[in-house]
Parts: sequence; C-alpha cells; structure tokens
Amino acid sequence: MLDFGKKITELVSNILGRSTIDKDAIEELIKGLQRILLQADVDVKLVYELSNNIRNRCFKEKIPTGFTLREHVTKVVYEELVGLLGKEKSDISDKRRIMLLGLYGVGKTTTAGKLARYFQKKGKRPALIACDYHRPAATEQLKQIANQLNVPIHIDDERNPYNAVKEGIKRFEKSDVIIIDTAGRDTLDKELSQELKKLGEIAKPDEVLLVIPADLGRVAGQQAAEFNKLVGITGVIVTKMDGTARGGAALSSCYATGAKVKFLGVGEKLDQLEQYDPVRFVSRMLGMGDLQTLMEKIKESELKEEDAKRIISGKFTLKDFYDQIAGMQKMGPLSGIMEMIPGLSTTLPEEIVHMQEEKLKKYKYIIDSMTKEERENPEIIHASRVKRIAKGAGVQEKDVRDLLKQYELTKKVIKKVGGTASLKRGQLAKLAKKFGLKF
Ligand SMILES: Nc1nc2c(ncn2[C@@H]2O[C@H](COP(=O)(O)OP(=O)(O)OP(=O)(O)O)[C@@H](O)[C@H]2O)c(=O)[nH]1
Ligand SMILES: [Mg+2]
Repeated sequence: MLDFGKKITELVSNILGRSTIDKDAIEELIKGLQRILLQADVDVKLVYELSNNIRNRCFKEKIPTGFTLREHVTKVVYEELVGLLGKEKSDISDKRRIMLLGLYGVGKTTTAGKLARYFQKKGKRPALIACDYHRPAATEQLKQIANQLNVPIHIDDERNPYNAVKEGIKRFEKSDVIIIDTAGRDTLDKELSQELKKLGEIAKPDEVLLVIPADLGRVAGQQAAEFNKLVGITGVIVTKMDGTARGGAALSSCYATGAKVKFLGVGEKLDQLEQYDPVRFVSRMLGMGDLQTLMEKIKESELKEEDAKRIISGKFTLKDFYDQIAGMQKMGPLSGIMEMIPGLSTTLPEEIVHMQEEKLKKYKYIIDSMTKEERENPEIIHASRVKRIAKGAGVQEKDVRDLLKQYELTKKVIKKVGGTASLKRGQLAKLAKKFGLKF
C-alpha cells in the first residue's frame, strides 16, 4: 500500500509540479494513474470510470473562478480518488457488541485485540469473548492478548462457542463494548456460515465485521459480498495494509460492492489499527503538497477571527499550538497561521511540522488534562503540575515537558518570523487592519 501511495504521490507531484499544465499533461496524468491503479489490481472497470470522470471534469467543466487549471486538476484527481476509495468515514463509536468473522489466518484474533485497545484508548471498558474452539491454540492466543491489555476475557471451559457467547454477554453486562472473536475456515462453507449465523442469533451484535487481508486485492469485494449474502455483515476491517501494494484494490472493491470499510490493520502490533477515513487516506497518499493550498483556498483560513486576533497580538496559547499542529497534519504546513506567516513552517523543526499521529494524540490527551488556566498560561506549569497532568493523560512526565518545550519553541519562532517585516503582504496585514491592530 505504501508503495501504491508513493507512486501516486510521485506521479501527481511530477506532473502538477511543472510550470505549465495543458491537455497533454492531464492525459499523461490520467495514463499514469491508470497504470498505477491497474498494477495495484484495482478493477479495470473502476479505473476506466475514474479516468473518464477526470477527463470529463478537467476538459468539460468550467474551472471555478479563482482557481487555476492546476488547482482544478488537483481537486478533481483528489475527489475522484476519494470517490474510488469510499467517500465517507463510517462511525462505530456507540456499538456495544462487535462480532468479528472471516476465513483462516486473516487477522481476526489480532484485530479483536486491536479493537479492545482502540476502545481502551477512548476511555471505554472493553471485554473479549473467545468463540474459536476450532483451532486448538486459538483461545490461548486471545488470552495472551487480553492479559497484555489487561482486558477481561471469557472462555468456555467446555469449548462450546454458543455457550461462550451466552455466558460471556451475561458476565460482561457492565462492560462498554464486547468483542467476539470467532473461528475461521478455509472457505465460507455451510459449516462456517451456520456456525456464524447461530452465533449471531445468540449474540445479537450491533456490528458484524468481516476481517479481510489487503493482499486479496479486488477479490476482497467479492468476499465481502458473499459473506454479506450468507451471514450478513455491517462492515469490513481490511488487515495487513502494511504488507501489500494491493490495498487500494481491496478498498475500492469493497466500496464498489457496497461494503463499508471501517478500520485498517497496518501492522502486527495491537495499536496498529486505524479508523478508515477515505478523505484523510487520499490526502496522505497524495503527499499533501498542492492539495493543502487548494483545500486552504476552499476552506479559507481555519483560523477563527478571535484566535487570529489573539495570536497576532502576541498571545499564543497551548490550545492554539495544538490547533495549529493538528491543522498541519490535516492540511499540511499551509494552514492557519503557517499560511499567514511565510517562512514559519520552514523555520519550525520537521518534528513539529510533520508530527507523528501517535504523538499528536498524546498531546491532545495532555492538553485535555490541563486546567483552563494552565492552557492559557502554560508558564505556571511546574513540576507538581507536570506530574498531575501526566497522570491524568496517562503519559510520561517527559511527554508533558516535551509538549511544553515544543510549544515554547513555536511561540518564539512565531514571534520572530511573524515580526512586521516578514508579514505576508495582504492576508495577515488585512486581518490585522480589520482588527484595528498596528505593527
Ligand atoms: N503485518 C500485519 N500482520 C497482521 C495484521 N493483522 C494480523 N496480522 C498477522 O496475521 C497473522 C494471523 O493473525 P490472527 O489474528 O491469528 O488471524 P485469525 O484470523 O485470528 O486466524 P485464525 O484464528 O487461525 O483463523 C498473525 O501473524 C498476525 O500477527 C496486520 O494488520 N499487519
Ligand atoms: Mg483467530
């Protein structure tokens, strides 16, 4: 998958990075996209549709006022790729009972653990029920995962999957989420479909998720359709996205057959699960670049007037810091104040501009654990407060100090490069004028 994304990024930045964009360049872009998508095993029909849509929209649609052809093409390519891979992000927040199913070795048990971890991180209390008594070591595997996460698990002593669900659900009545791991088979045969149907009748799950490995490519869609017909599913989790170039095909084929992809497995570790969000996925795949400028133009500045006013006048709080780095991850370094103060994103350390998602999440927990006063005046945060905040956020004290350090650094840089001389002519000056501020 990484490979697939990289190839698209290279192609798009190579062609759209040229000084002039004309009809030939767009054709070249379409051909390049076709080649990459077909190589990644995306269905020919879908690739053909995508090419036609891009061609029609680039050559026949009127370019919206205020956009260059380059921007229009980027927007079209972006939207068509999102359209190919699934459009909307699907939610799963309030589901109480989740049943996982799928063929042998696809990652069900690992994913059960990953989901438990996912809900744990959201502050919920998950519990696991082992329903795979088909493979001898299956319960032991799930038990180890449960122990590692410190999550309760129910295993039936008599190795009866139906009793396991019945008893487990009773036992975990007070848990927020119950995750049920089931047994796999080589194929979706009669035995498996009957077992799953019966388990479903007892468990009455809110969510029945089919686990499919990404390397199945476009066969993933067929498999989802088949499972849906025989046992009924509410969504799909595509695992092993990290090990294949065919992930794009798996995602597009699921979407084409009407199956909603809800999560992606991106590694063997228990925190390597991502909620699937096609828009984010494509943005990331396209490598930000031009896209940010474009989205910026569409959304204008994400910065609210009152925040802009405060920041311009020198008060840059921890919350602003968080909004800015979160914005950078979403829209690239050209969001908000980064856009307004040229040179800012190049002056800031790489570590801040491209912050790892994990770290960003940590920072969010930390900032959420602060009092309003601390958020607005971080200088009052000394040792004992650091300790309390770290505990509240479930992180190390070092993480809190790191955040404070990076915040201070960003603040300093903003002050320096944001000085009168380097203010971007136009935007910030205009804003400042509007707010009656003088530099
Ligand atoms: N690289 C990678 N490996 C994964 C991922 N998810 C699962 N695996 C690995 O795939 C293998 C099979 O995973 P399991 O969770 O045991 O699969 P299962 O569907 O429960 O298998 P059965 O119960 O035997 O049908 C293990 O080695 C996992 O570590 C993933 O997202 N990425
Ligand atoms: Mg298993």
